[in-house]
Amino acid sequence: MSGITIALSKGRIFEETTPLLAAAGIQCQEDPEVSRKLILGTNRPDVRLIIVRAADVPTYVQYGAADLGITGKDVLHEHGGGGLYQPLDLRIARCRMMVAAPEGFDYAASVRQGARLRVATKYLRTAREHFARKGVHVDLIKLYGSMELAPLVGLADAIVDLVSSGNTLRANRLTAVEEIMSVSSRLVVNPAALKLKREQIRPMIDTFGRAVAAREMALAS
Ligand code: PRT
Ligand code: MG
Repeated sequence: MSGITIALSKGRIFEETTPLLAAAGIQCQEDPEVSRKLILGTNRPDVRLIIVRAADVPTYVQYGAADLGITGKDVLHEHGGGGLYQPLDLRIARCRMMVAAPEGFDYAASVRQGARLRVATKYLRTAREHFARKGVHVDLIKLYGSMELAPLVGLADAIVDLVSSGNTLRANRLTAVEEIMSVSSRLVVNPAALKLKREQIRPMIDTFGRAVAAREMALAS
C-alpha cells in the first residue's frame, strides 16, 4: 500500500488533531462520533484515518498497521515506546499525571512513616516506576477507568490518574498530592514506513511541526 494510514482515537484527541490535519491539507470525510466506520476516508486519496482505542494507537503503529499515530505521553509510557519513532510533541490534549487522595488523607505523613499504600490506577507501569523512584511501598490495583471512585469506597488509599481542569477530583472530594509528569499528545511514526514512504511522511511531519509552532505563537500572544 502506498497510501498513508493515520491511527487516532475519537474524543479529545480527534477534536484537537482536526486543526493540525487541516493545516496539512487533510480533511476527514466523516465525523467519527457519528459514523460507526473504523476506517475513514479523507479529501486526500492517499490518506486515510483509522479510529482505535486511545491505548491501542502505539500497537497499530508499532506493527505497521498504521504509518502514523497520535497518542498521549501517558499511553506511550505504558506501552514502552518500543518500535516507534517519536518526532513531534503536538502539545494537544494536555494534562498532568497525578497522585490524588481524599481531602483529609495525610499522604506526606503516610509516605514518611513508610506505610504501605494501596493505589488504584490504570497506569500500572507509570505508577510502579514513580513509587519505586521514591522508595514508597505500594500495592497497585489495576482498574480500567473511573479511578476517582476507588478511594471513596475503600478500594484504595490513593489513585494515579490524569487531571486537566481538576473538576473530577473536586467533585469527588479528592485532592492532587503529587505530580508524576506533564502529558501531551505525540506524533508517532512506524520507522519502516518512514523509510519506505519518506516523500509522503517527511513533509507531513514538517507541516505538523509548523502548525504546532504557529498554534503556540497564537496562544502566547
Ligand atoms: O475514555 P476511553 O476509555 O475511551 O479511553 P481513554 O480515556 O484512554 O481516552 P480519552 O479519549 O479519554 O483520552 C485520550 C488521551 O487524552 C489520554 O490518553 C490523555 O493523553 C489525554 N487527556 C488529556 C486526558 C485528559 N486530558 C483527561 N482529563 N485523558 C483523560 N482525562 C480524564 C482523566 O482520566 C479524569 O478521569 O478526565 C478526567 C479528569 O478531567 P478533569 O478535567 O476533571 O480534571
Ligand atoms: Mg477517557
